[in-house]
Amino acid sequence: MTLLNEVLTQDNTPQALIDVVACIANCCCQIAEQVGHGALGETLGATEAENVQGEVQKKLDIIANDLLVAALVAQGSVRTIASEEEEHARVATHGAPYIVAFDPLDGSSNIDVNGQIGTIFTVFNARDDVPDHSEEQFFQAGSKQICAGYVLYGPYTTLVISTGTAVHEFTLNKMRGEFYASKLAMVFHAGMREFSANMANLFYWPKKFQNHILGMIAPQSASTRFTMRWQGAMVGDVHRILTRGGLFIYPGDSRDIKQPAKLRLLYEAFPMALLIEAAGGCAYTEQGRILAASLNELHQRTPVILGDKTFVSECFTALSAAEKCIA
Ligand code: AHM
Ligand code: MG
Repeated sequence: MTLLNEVLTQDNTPQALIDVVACIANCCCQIAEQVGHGALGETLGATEAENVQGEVQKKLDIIANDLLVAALVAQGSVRTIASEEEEHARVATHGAPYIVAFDPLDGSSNIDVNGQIGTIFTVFNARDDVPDHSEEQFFQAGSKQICAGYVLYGPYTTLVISTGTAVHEFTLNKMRGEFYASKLAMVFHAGMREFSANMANLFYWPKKFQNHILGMIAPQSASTRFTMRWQGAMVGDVHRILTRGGLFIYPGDSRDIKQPAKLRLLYEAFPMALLIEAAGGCAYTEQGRILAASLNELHQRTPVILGDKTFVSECFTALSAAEKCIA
């Protein structure tokens, strides 16, 4: 059985980056342990606080965030950190080579119901043309990510990671606190007619896109009709698609003109897009390829359509041809 650092070494990942990944993986072991206590631990329930997105913070959001921040500040190779739970970027180590952004606990609404949750992260090279403390450190194109991954805290704990070429899956041995390779060089399965979406938002999507999705589920032969699987946590939904194939959609909707999309570009869409594309799928916003997009606001939101190349491209056609609708 091959350990995480051995696989990354075989991929010619620089040692300093392997060390940063090991630091994140170690935090995720600790988060997995906290998650595993459930109602017998101190992790369930909400706090009185809201994050910068205006969302109520769960205790586990804060525990996971504090663990990652403290570890990455102490790690030494990380210059700047950004988190979904923190309004501003913060300096970890001046002059260090990398910057790291993360969603410490994705799928927070699943915490109290023993549903799927996870940690999503991305690593870029630090910029020398902007100050270390500046959020402009992260104003880079998605294609500049040098590493992306997530950890899914499900019935077992899974780490999926890519340093730009292959995508590998690891499973946590909880006794040893180590991740061991369980799928090397994952390849996207084309043609799986499963999709993942919050269908309760359907009537807020552009009309032509609504019609396209309804066409996918209209009564038809079992071989052409889509079925739906929705965990309500991007990390779980994307893991299913990366493992089995299919389509994930979280388009913008017409409810809030100023903030039409829910998912965050930096620490949700970028890393998932890198993983899906590296495995052979594709990932789009309504404007084009996610990895071609550049960040210009730390907590910027974006529509996301990712997975099977054929199904994504059909959605993209329906969306880009669609007039914006008001339900
Ligand atoms: P979070 O990072 O605060 O947990 O929010 C992101 C999550 C995604 O994992 C998921 O796809 C989406 O929110 C679900 O939101 P909703 O239930 O509002 O559709
Ligand atoms: Mg999230």
